[in-house]
Amino acid sequence: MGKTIIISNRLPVQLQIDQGEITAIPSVGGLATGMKSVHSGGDSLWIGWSGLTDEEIPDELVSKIDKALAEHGSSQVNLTEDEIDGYYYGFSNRTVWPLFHYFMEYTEFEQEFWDAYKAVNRKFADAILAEAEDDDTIWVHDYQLMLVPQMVREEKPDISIGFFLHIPFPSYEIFRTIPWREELLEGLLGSDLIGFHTYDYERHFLSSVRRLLGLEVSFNDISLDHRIIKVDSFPMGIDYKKFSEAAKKNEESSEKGKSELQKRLDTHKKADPEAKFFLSIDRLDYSKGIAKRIYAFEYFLNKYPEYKEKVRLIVLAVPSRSNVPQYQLLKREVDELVGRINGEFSTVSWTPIWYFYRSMPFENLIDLYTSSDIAWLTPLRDGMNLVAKEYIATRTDQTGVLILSEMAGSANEMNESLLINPNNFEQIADALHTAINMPVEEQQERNAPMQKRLERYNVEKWANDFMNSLVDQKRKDYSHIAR
Ligand code: GDG
Repeated sequence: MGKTIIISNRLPVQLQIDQGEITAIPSVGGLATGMKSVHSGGDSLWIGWSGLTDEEIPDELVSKIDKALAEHGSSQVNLTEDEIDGYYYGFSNRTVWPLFHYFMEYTEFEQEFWDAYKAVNRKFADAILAEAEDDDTIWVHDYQLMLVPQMVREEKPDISIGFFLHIPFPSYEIFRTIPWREELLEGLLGSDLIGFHTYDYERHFLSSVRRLLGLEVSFNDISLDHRIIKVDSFPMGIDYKKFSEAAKKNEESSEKGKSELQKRLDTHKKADPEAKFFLSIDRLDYSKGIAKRIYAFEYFLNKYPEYKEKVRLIVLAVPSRSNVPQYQLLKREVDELVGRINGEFSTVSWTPIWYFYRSMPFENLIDLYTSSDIAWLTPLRDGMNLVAKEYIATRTDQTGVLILSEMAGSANEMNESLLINPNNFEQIADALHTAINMPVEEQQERNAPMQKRLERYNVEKWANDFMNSLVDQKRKDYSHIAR
């Protein structure tokens, strides 16, 4: 068997340029961690964009960057500012992202975006083709690169290609509105295996393939030319050990070892042991339902006024895609909303919402997870939602309540949480009330099975399951299918 080539929009390393010297620092994100077992140095290569456009990289640094990346088994696809504007901020995040998350009103169908998407997908495919041998295995990630499988297949008909979509796949009724719908499906069908987080997304995809391309679909196999393409669901897990161990370490740390944030959280807990912290963590993205969640908090305070001065909502909104107009509008909306609600409800000793618009270091993320009585995650549509899984993994004594949107892929595996419809304020207010009053034993009864599941189906298992399924698919004998 040959080497493995992983392809994603961004590389799993961050570049730092300091006085002409380059360092590549490995990212700690879920995908990078999960792929560790697959991308274990030696015989694998990760191809992606470094995060710096051609205009930002001085010519004399190009070879230094390539060298720094090579040390981490990575190779970059160079992109210009215009390419990033059209392919990433344009087609990926103004067409595919809103449409796949059911925000039709934000979806833009621009020929220019589509042209840039095709051209950049071609660049990624060429970068793969420059490295790939016939017996290599290629794993393509996510919605920015849906045309890559077919582009590679055309040149290397027998190579093994897997594709995984990290976001939801929409229903046929929504998907068919895209002017380039057939091209997108054909792009994906260059793969041998196409993976989704849930069975629902898989079903939507199969239905689009059947109805738009008229292809024969049997169970979850698609026949195309002389090939069979397998479609399956692989719910992504987390690095369970990393989160549970960090939480343990946090609890055992001495007063001196605690972060400023942890000390502040502890002070508030001590002042009123009955008070509850609600936690909301997401990228600042309209699909995450952040503004609605804050409106629902206001609704809750009005419905259950006895909790005024007793509960606090911590909102961590991580800056994201701030070049896209809808994200700028959302930022303004959330800023104003938090300001209005705090202005209306605050007392001298109580601020109902603590709002952080930034990314926090991992240690602080753990502080927030371990100090929050209730994690409140209400995306309007979300491929998986790993934050929900991470919260449960950090609850070392198995206390804590997860209130989770039914619209998150993770809801399928987290049935013991309080599942809510993010549009139903009445239900949300009542879930918060239930969560506040839930006996410790019940919290533990609910969390224990979820922890067990998350520990077993961790991110490494996810990556291995996908790879094994891809290998199996390639091994099958299709000689009975006429060429
Ligand atoms: C896409 C899909 C799918 C968040 N704030 C901070 C921080 N984080 C980390 C969390 C978590 C990750 O970011 C967010 O993952 P999610 O899954 O919740 O959401 P997306 O970014 O939208 O990811 C999603 C995922 O892909 C995987 O397939 O689940 O549905 O949309 O790991 O811990 N990390 C640090 N500081 C922060 O402030 N260090």
